[in-house]
Amino acid sequence: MGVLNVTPDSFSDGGDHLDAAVAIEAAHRLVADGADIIDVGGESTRPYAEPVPAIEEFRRIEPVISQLAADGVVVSVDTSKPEVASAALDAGAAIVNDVTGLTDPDMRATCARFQAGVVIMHMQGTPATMQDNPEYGDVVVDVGKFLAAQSRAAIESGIRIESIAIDPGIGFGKTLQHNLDLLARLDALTHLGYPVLVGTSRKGFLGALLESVRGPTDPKDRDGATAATMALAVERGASILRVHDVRLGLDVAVIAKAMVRNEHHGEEIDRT
Ligand code: HH2
Repeated sequence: MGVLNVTPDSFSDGGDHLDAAVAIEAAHRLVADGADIIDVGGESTRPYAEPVPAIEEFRRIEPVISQLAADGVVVSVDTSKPEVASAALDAGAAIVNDVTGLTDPDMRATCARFQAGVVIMHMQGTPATMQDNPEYGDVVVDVGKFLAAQSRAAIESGIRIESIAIDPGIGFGKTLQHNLDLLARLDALTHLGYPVLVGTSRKGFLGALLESVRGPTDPKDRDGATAATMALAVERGASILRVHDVRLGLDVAVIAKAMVRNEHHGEEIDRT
């Protein structure tokens, strides 16, 4: 899943794709690099981000989603507002990626009405407050219970079981240790039976881990760090990687999967 934020303030690509034509071109580059899904967002969810009104959020993403859908690209819309999800699905999006985990019944009804794919993500609090003092009993157990309950609620609302993916929400109301716990025990979430999406790309916890060897890092300089998390996430059962650098993500996925399965589908000759 390639990340495409049409926002002025996203933490990594904010301001890069405000012009629709530029955004569409960037999305096609992500597809050429190997993305199966383009995740289009019109509102930043980074810590302390200000909420955006629905009308502005949709104004940003509508031309991009319409064109990409017309071009045959599978689009997910990164939104937690049912009215934005509904308009985006109307415009041709196939998947709703909701960082609030379909907690709003209107969102579940909208996704069911369109028979959309859904990503159910866990977040503690809201982007404005989530990093203030996140607390859990056992973070993996608590997140797992939430994802199981929201998946059941989704199915009861009419969303198809095979349309559901779940996501621990790395960085969303989690300390560095919470993020590490979730990644270390990701297999506990894959055992819930849904495909697991992992979004570590360029996030702040990677910057925190790199700090002692590199000092402060720009998000765009965290792709090697991202690759390390993705390889181990694949080993622990992740099915979908949400990533800014899709070329890197695909390489990681192919190699990590071959190593996990201990088999390959290419030529037998090693040309190195
Ligand atoms: N992370 C971000 C946004 N949406 N959706 C899912 N399912 N999982 C994630 O981990 C996730 C997400 C944050 O990253 P980004 O879109 O790059 O930044 P911003 O929220 O600042 O736009």
